Amino acid sequence: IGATVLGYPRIGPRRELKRAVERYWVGRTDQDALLATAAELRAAGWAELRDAGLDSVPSNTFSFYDHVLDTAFLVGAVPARYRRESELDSYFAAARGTDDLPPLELTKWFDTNYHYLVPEIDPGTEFRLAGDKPLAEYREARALGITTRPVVLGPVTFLLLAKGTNPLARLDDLVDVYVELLVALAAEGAPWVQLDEPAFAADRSEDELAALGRAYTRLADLHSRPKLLVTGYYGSLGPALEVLAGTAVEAIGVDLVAGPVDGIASVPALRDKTLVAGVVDGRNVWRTDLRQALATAASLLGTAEEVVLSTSSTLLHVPYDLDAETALEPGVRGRLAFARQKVREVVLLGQALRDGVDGAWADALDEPIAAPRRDDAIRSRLAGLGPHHRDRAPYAERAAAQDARLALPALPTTTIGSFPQTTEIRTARAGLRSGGLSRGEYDERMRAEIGRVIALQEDIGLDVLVHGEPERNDMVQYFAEHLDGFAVTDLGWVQSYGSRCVRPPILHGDVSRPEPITVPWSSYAQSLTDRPVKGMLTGPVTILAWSFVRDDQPLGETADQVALALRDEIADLEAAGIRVIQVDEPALRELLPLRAAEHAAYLEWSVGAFRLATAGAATDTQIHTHLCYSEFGEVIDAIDGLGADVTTIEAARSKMEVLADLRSAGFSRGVGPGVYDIHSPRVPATDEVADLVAAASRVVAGNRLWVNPDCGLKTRGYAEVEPALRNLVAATRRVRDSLA
Ligand code: THG
Ligand code: ZN
Repeated sequence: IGATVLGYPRIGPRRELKRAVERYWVGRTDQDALLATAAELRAAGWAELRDAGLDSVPSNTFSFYDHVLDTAFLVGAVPARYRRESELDSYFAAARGTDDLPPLELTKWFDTNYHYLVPEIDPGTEFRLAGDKPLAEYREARALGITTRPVVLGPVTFLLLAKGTNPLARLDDLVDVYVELLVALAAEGAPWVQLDEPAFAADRSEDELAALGRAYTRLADLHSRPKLLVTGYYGSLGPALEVLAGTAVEAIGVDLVAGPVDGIASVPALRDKTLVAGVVDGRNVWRTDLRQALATAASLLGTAEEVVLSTSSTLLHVPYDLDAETALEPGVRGRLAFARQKVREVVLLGQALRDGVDGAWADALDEPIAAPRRDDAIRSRLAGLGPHHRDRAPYAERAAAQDARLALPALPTTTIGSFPQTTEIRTARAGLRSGGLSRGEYDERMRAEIGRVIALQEDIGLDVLVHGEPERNDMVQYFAEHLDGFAVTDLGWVQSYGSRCVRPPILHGDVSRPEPITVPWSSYAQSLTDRPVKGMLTGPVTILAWSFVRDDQPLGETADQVALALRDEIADLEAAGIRVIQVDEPALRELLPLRAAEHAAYLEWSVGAFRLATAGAATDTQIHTHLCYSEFGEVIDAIDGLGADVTTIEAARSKMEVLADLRSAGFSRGVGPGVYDIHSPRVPATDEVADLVAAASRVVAGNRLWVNPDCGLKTRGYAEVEPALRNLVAATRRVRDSLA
């Protein structure tokens, strides 16, 4: 019996890796310096895990950008167009693109806020053991006196995440490469290897389950190999558990936080295996109820030959170290555990399971965890809600009232909300934080910026304006900072993709709004122009998706609390004369459960929360929403269910396919398919935009079709934004004329 964790953060406790790769990308350091920083970070991480008392320390959890891309390089599955002289340069070319090549497609990793690069696999892909990263890291750790357990993405999940013509058909070829890898790791003396198969926490077909069985039968039947730990996390393995148990792998890792413990004892084939029991939540930041976790692990003692204590998933999705936070209120801090603290919990549980709970352990196990702060006013308000709180007047009535009040031209033009975050804006924010700039001076600079953004939009000729959001750092963090029931961290960075990180707020108690949040900014912007200025809010589902959320009550209840705060904000915006209000839900798709059986319940509460937030709006207030990050297919009915008057959607990259989907789902309200891709610095030509608008106008009635970029502009510069928006307006006018 022992203790381990399935993976660890890699960006560095102070984001050292982020800074090192970004310096390398702009040519401010050379490859040697980058490699040296990476080696230091790895060494510190292994030493920390060993010193904390883990019985098995994972390696190969480091990555310069993304572990899926690492796997593609390991097995030789890299499109030829990215090949460069140096391997690292090929790697970054595939990750980030080059002057003339777009990067590999980036997409969401399961139901997390992490994003991976999608491997391209086709019948011509020649798999081979092309790299040695797991071997090199194993050797590197061993040279430091630390025996590690290399972690590699499993072959079946790798293919299931890939795109191309039937990648899974290439499984046998790919398994050949894993055979070679295991043989090489055995020759190095690696006692264990961990292969991750998180794709099996989602629904899988019989063929896919059979593929899993075939792959691990083959790998496990090798006679010279390390012992194999196969994990499936982010949920229950479901039928895949029996499939894996039927092979000769030595250990299986199960997620006992996101998945149930019952069912595991009924798999007899586990009896001669090691069960790695994921009882410490790897994805959330709450301290573990150690007594309960110990009881769960103990209940499995008869099921397997050995039970190892572990995290439910990799710790990649939580920040490094609670001790680095200095400003958290004690009542909240006492309930939290970040990656370092979770390692300690796992070690403690492992010792308690092995040695029994004597006096010393008992104290640690029984250290109380405080309850979340309750707000009875919010609770009674929620209890008093009826169905009418989630319903507005029929759309036809709303549309007529809004058309009359707004008097917009056909094909109205707008933007998604944010304008470029300039150096001046960032400097002012840093000044406010450091105390160099007073609140009054800061507000004055933000108002000046809003004035510039409004004047520019009027000059360009946009119809519905935005204030540009200079006062916001991140669309979720900003609201968390202004709502009660949330805490924010100073150093709680979590990798989102590549070198990009977010600091998810911690939603720790009942949520309420102490005072209006966006009203002063929006009403100031509206005072500068006669055109409608859109109020800009982040929706309840996205606020939950990008925060660490309390786990002591159903998500739907928490979402409704956030929704009520937003509902009050909307009422205040309306009272201040705002006629159009956008409530963004880019993460609606992200929280969709991995198993279809859970979809309906999710869509019920998520759509319900959005409707609760927005349904208090007057009939003549136009509610917009914005969705991005692709793959809307599975939530298209939910998008309709949101009931927004206008839905703007990221569609430039999916070539407007989403429009046809919306139409077949019966969507009849306003829609704004993004007409150009803001993720690239390229300025779209007027002709190109006009073609897209004309194409869209054949699918959507002219008075319901909006013209806008596909996402917010905050990551772009004015050098691209201004000409792009001028072309957008020119293109729209041309199509308007041709329709008239
Ligand atoms: N906010 C949050 N989560 C997100 C997004 C977001 N998840 C999905 C998507 N957008 C991810 N995209 C990004 C894009 C940019 C950055 C992070 C995630 C980014 N981060 C800065 C960095 O790492 O340098 C830090 C930003 C900061 O100072 O807060 O640029 O928009 N929550
Ligand atoms: Zn977007």
